[in-house]
Amino acid sequence: MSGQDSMQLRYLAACAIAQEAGNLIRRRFLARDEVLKLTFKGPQDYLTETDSEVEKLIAKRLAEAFPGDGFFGEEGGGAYGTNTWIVDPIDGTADFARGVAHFCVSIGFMSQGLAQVGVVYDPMAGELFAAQRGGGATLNGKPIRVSGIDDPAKSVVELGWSSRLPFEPYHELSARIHGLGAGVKRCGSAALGMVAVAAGRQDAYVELHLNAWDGAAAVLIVQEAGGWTNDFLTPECLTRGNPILACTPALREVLVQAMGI
Ligand code: 2AM
Ligand code: CA
Repeated sequence: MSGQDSMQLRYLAACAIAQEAGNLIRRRFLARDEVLKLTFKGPQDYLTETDSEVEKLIAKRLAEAFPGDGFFGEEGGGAYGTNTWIVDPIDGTADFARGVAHFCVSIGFMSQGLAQVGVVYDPMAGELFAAQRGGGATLNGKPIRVSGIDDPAKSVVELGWSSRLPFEPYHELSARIHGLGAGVKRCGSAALGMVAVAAGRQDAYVELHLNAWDGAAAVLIVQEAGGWTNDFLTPECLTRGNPILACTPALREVLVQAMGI
């Protein structure tokens, strides 16, 4: 089989597995207790039983289909090799745990240091965002494109937050982006924030620290939709994360400056 054929197989498998996993998340979300039992990995860092249940399902399906590939998941960790799947079973766990329907499954595939396949599935909206390197980006099979917005004062910028960094740099970056005249918002899923950029629903996703599993699939989707991202998936990203900027090409310069990256 050619390299291209095997990548196409991975792309199709990732789409199918993301939807199967998403449907499980959806069932668990709809069947959740009225009285929420909240558990945490740390301050502001939620954990649910569904995260590990879904990650195990995805790992099993990928191992069955591609036994030679490596696997790294947010919950169970893993190892990176030449060919590695990078998986976030639920991106937006805080919202999932609090009963807010804004979360997704994220499945990325990297080969020789490059993102090759990226799939993000929002099970509550029934939206499948997908990309294969060089093949464009799609939403439910239809091509998507970043917006043409080039004026920060007309832009919508999502500024991601987590408790992983101190508040001060977030606060300062927020002030700089507000100062550009952007409409600044924050939701709870970096992957959904980035694919929203790919689909032209907002013009940038910015965050000072993001883990590899949150962004591995979505960076490729943004790039294949004609957007720009910083070099997020560096070797260091896999172990400690990186800043992320995903935006329309026209906003790149001003936002790179605002972020200082
Ligand atoms: P998670 O749902 O996979 O944990 C954005 O910085 C990322 O941080 C999100 O994609 C989310 O990924 C994670 N995160 C962890 N706790 C969060 C919180 N309380 N609010 C928003 N994002 C949070
Ligand atoms: Ca997660």
